[in-house]
Amino acid sequence: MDKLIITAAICGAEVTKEQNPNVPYTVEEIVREAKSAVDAGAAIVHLHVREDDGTPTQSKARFKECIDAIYKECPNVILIPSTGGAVGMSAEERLQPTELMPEMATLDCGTCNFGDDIFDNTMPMMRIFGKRMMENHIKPEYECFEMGHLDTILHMAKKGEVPGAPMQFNFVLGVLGCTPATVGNLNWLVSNIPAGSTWTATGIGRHAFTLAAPTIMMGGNVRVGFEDNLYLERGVLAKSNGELVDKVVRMAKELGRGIATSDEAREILSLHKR
Ligand code: KMH
Ligand code: ZN
Repeated sequence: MDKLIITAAICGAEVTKEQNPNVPYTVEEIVREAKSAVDAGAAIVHLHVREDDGTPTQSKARFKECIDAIYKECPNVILIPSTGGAVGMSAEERLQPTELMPEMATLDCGTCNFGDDIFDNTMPMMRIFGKRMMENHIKPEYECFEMGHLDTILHMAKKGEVPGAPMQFNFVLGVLGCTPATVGNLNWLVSNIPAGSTWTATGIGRHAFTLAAPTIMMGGNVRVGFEDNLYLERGVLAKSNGELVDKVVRMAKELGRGIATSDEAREILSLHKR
């Protein structure tokens, strides 16, 4: 089994300091959280950025500022900027970080409910995202929030509308209104990805660690972080993303799985460092 790649989703677009005062907004706070996660064992940071007041933004300038500052502290980390942004943003707005030529970026695989909202990812939108990623040689991380998202993206890859093999999937399970975070659902998704693909699982909220455990044993990779879950355990807010990553590292150790460095993750994901 390959070593475990841990991704830290350090910021997100929806969570706030009112929910956990350690959620980062400023460039300095984002760097602090990225470093805490990398120091704890994360090979990848999935990045959203905010204005200083916490407003989510996809501004190219703000992404550049944050990315440059993170690389100063963590020169080897793999960064996966979000092209999901926040609910309600246009495709062009969301695509701005792809102009910075990151190694990878997320590509969301279909429209879905998102709590009270609708997260829009129609196939015409996804074609625009896929074209941009092919033009800029960015490897997508295919975010599937729903079972049907997997069928959609496999269909589009077959038609050459989005980058194909080897594909990297992130199964984000437990968003309110989307596919629940059960081992059965995860198993169905993993059973239906093309041979040679890699995958990560993200359990939302209280499912962060209950989904991490089977994922570690099934040979998948794990994403944790404030974007997905603010608690280290029931009733205990996490002090940093590093604390959440460290818990996954301890679980992996108990289960006998090694932790991948960023360079080992690049090999596993067939990435070329820029
Ligand atoms: N903020 C969510 C609506 C992504 O990063 O690509 C979408 C999201 C997915 O976080
Ligand atoms: Zn995200």
